[in-house]
Amino acid sequence: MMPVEEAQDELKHLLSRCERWLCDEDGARDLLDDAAGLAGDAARIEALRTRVLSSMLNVALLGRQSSGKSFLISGLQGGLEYIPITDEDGMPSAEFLGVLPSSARPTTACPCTVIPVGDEPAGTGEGRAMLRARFAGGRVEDIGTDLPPAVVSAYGAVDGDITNRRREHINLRVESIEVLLSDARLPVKLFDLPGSESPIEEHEIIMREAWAKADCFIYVSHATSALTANELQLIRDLYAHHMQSNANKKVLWVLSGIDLATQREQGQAAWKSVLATNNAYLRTHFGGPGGQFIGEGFLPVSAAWEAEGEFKKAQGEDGETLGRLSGMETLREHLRDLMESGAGHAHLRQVADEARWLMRRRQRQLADMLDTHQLAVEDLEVQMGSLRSRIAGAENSLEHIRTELGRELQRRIRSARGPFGGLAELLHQQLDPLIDRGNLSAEHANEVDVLQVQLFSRWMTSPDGPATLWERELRAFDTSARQLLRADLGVDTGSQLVAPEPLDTSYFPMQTDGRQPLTAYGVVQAAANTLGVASPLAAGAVWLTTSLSLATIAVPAGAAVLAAIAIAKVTDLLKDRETQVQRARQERKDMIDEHVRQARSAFERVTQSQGRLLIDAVEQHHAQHQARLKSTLAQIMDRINAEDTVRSRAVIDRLTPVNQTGQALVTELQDLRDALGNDHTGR
Ligand SMILES: Nc1nc2c(ncn2[C@@H]2O[C@H](COP(=O)(O)OP(=O)(O)OP(=O)(O)O)[C@@H](O)[C@H]2O)c(=O)[nH]1
Ligand SMILES: [Mg+2]
Repeated sequence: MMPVEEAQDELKHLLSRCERWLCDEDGARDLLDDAAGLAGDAARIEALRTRVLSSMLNVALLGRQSSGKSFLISGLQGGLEYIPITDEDGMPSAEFLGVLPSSARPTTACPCTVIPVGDEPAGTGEGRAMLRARFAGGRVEDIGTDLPPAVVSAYGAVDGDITNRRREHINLRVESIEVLLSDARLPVKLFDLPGSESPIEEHEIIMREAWAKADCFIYVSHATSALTANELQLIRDLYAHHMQSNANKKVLWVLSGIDLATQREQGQAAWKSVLATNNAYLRTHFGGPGGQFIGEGFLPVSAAWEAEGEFKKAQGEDGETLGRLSGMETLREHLRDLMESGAGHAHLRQVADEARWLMRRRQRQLADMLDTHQLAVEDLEVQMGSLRSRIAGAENSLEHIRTELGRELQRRIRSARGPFGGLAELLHQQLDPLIDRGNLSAEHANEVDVLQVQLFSRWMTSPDGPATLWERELRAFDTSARQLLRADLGVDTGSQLVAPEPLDTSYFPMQTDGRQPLTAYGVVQAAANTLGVASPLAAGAVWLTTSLSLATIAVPAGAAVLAAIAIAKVTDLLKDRETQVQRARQERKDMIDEHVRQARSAFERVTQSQGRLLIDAVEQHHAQHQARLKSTLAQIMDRINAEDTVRSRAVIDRLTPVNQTGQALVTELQDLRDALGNDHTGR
């Protein structure tokens, strides 16, 4: 595959040319009656160019409160400043100023995304970091650029003083914030999520979305204390998510704040013992087959050291050593590797697909127009008659196609979900003995959960598993849809006006705008994005399990789960241990049945949504074809009324070169897209 940076560069230039073409460099706009639409397309291409510069990788940060997530994000993007101060007692000290608020108390109040915007200024001014807030109810506002920390905190931190907000925002609830950062050190979008304890419902939706969108995770744990059972639940959710995304999203484990744990204990720096303990902890609880989840284990870093090193360098002192010891560049290298190994290509592919879709739509319009003007005067009447009957025919057939596909979809879903009948039994067989072997302490409960996740994932994707079956059904469904369209609209004979095009599902012009709650429909799209499958229709099982894990296990919404955990805690306290343990075990076994029910209905939801997407794509394709027929008919009528061959000649002369450039751009986008590999490679 083409190296990611080279592809990025090429795509960037190609998009600039597309933008110029759409901005009507050659002055053919007066021939199209959709100037506003053209400008809109040009703006979308510009937005795509920003995306090429920025979000090559989506990374979600997880960890307990005050583990150092926000601090690390500021550091990773070069947005952490070291400021030496002497406090009132004369004690030399230092303060760190980050693009995100961080403090020793619970800080991050709502999900926050840090988005690089290339080397252009972040806001309207010259500033580097622009704060944007999204309020409950969907209102989005740009707050300002390079704001004082107190103002950023007023919007995004638990302990922020809301009187530092703009007056009209004081009584609004902030749902999430975005920081648009120019000159970021990595073209990576970072999701800072509040601790998993966050009780606000809207947050949970945003968090789910962030999990779904993430290409990988950074799990942050503070170097001053080792992992404990308190974190088991979050890590287990992460494990479930990892296992059930077939692409096995990578988790980078980060031990943050090593500068705060340098005192020697048992012959080595304290953070080294914590590191060893943490790695052992992960191996004990999640060290199952493969070991991909743990990877290389914890990476020691100190964003503080790096910032201090930078400060020293600016003072002309030696800052290299601190910079190296900080481990920050090693962490960045890992992220860059992930970009190189597929995620970056996948993002570029999506951008290229969307751009090609937009360009093709415009260019086809020009080509249709050219064809119309090239018709000989004596052919006009015949073509008019033929177009009229094609329009009438297509109008009648749409309803038929819709019904056919709807029926077929239900049949295919039924067939794919067949195996669910046997799932409960399979799980009980393997899990019940394990449940009976312990008292459902946090560790034991975790062991049961981990095995359940392993069994479920393996079962889903086994040769007879629902994910595999669905993948097959979906492919067949796609074939049927294409056949129906072909039978209805005909095929390209090479000589017909408004030649029918094959259904293009590489890009689907219906993205959630992030404001609606993540419905199953949205999950389908988000999960497809995650895996770099440019279109939710392009792959089945690969992402299907991801969506399922979201719906069921990764974010355990079921009260049953919480109840079981509560019971496990109570169990320890009660004297009458035996019967309590029995009851807890029974509850856990019942939970299996509940999980099976949830998984089955999630499967149903996701497959319905995915099937609907395909039907929508067919309808949209149909509508577009119809629009082309109608606009061509209108142009023919114009010509019949005017019969001005001189004008047609002029139109042909002007449009031909513009159309050729457009065609060339579409081809180049396609070639670049092909050079970026297939949906499934590179992961
Ligand atoms: N010296 C030093 N302090 C750090 C480092 N990482 C984090 N801290 C401090 O640890 C505290 C917690 O960091 P935050 O970034 O707020 O932690 P968080 O995980 O975002 O916490 P919440 O937002 O509350 O979930 C802050 O006081 C940071 O200054 C580090 O590498 N070195
Ligand atoms: Mg934070």
